[in-house]
Amino acid sequence: MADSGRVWRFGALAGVTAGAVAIGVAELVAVATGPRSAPLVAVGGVVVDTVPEPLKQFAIDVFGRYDKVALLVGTAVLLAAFAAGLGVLATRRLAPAVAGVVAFGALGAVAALTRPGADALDVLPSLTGAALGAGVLWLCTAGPLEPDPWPWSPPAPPPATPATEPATAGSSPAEPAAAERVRAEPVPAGSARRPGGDETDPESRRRFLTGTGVLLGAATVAGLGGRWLAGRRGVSAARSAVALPTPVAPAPPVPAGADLGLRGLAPYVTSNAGFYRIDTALVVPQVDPGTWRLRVHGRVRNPFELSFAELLARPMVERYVTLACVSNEVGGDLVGNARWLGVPVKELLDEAGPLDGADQVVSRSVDGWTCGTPTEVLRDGRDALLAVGMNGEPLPVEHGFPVRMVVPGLYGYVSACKWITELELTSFADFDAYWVPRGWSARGPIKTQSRIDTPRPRNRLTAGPVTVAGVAWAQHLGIRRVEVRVDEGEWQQATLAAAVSTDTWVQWSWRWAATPGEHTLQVRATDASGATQPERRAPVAPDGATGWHTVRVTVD
Ligand SMILES: Nc1nc2c(c(=O)[nH]1)N[C@H]1C(S)=C(S)[C@@H](COP(=O)(O)O)O[C@H]1N2
Ligand SMILES: [Mo]
Repeated sequence: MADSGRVWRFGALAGVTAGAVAIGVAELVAVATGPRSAPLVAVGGVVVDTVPEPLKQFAIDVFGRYDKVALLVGTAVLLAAFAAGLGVLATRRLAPAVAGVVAFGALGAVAALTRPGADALDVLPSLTGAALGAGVLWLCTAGPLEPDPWPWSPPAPPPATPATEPATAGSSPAEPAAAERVRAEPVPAGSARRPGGDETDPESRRRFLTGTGVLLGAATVAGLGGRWLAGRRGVSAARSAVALPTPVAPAPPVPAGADLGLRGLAPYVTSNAGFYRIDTALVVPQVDPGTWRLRVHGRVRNPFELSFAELLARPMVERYVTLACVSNEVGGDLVGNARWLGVPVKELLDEAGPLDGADQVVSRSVDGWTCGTPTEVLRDGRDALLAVGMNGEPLPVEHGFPVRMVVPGLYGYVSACKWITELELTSFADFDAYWVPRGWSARGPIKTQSRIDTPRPRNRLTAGPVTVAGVAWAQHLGIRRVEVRVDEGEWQQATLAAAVSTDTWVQWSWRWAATPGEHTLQVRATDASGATQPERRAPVAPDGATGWHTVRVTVD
């Protein structure tokens, strides 16, 4: 039927407008209640925390570092589709459509309430948004902006039939077409009130389109304005104001030759901008160093708290440490090496005095994320730091400003808590940190790995000498040997570059006399314990990938 397309479009437009107003208003209210109480972020956060692991891994594989953007955009698209549906429904029956909007508001409110650290006020963005969204839905489908008549309304009855008795119109023998139409499409109870024709009155259509246009514009302004205002509440100014103390124990200088400076090879020190970022935070926590506190508590003799100023006043050490993510695939780039400035965790633990059996230190972030580290690892003398500086700067906000933990030799998910605010001594038997119930191992020592950075997979090379190079890491143990082989031939020993310590990765290189044809390059490392990387491929879950990085190239 010619008009049904239009009524769908009008209804969908009304619904999307109502949805946009709801979200825009919610973003604006969230300026006051905090970005994590905004419905998209709150619902997205629940999704991140509850979505089954394979699906999350799939999202990370497909969208990579844009997985969070993809989630928010996906949520917004789904929401728009539902809103359009509610709009179409509203043109026929307003009450259930309004109920639908209210249900969405309730969903957002409940999601916001269940977020770590939430308080009762966090329901406000979703509820206010839903209330205004419902109002807009009414305005556009039954109120002053309603197109008159809705395009499906029965045509104007002949003058003989009073318009006030539409129920009889369809049965009038004079109007067989109208009768069919009424049967073919359910007519909203309200619409029959108005004597209608095939065409919506142009005046009212213009009013409807202008009205929804203005409302959509206002919603966009509210949403973007809200985000902008929230951004101004960020801590970048506070971060710039931090003056990092001079370390009592500076990092050893990077030895000459640690960085081979080859094109395509990861630099020995990763820049802050180039450092991988992994976390569950949909909005980066903005932690004011002025109010930041660290609680050291749990099974300890002497629980205590520290302010940021008190932390900065302590003797600081500076160390190069290579961080790695357990989700790093063989050959992947979720690994980086930086110079960290911080307070040894051991000193804080010694002051607190762990009680017998407190074999796990649970670090808790302001956003509720937790990780569990063996107490013994934190006290065994390695440079486990509560870091405030990264490569000579205050921690970047997305890398944990103002304070995070860094532990040489352990994957980030069991050690590298960003935006840290608590160290709780407990036991592995008593507490599972964030990733453990989600299928990851409670203990996460980094597995020895090596990677070919150059040549890249499927590179076309020219026959002759080719430098094959990459990085290898076995944090806190050290790399003893790196070997390369071509087409499953003999393993050839690569040259290891210098490194600051065993806590960092090391660059390696090997000269290859490349011959024309298709070739497969493989690398494997042996750590200082004498253990060589196994060939067997293991997936990243539950405790880190294994296998040899393999690169195929063509030589002309
Ligand atoms: N608060 C918080 N800290 C966190 C995480 C997180 O999700 N939330 N992820 C951890 C993981 S899995 C890794 S690999 C490292 C990554 O640190 P980066 O983002 O600074 O590279 O942070 C760790 N610290
Ligand atoms: Mo990670």
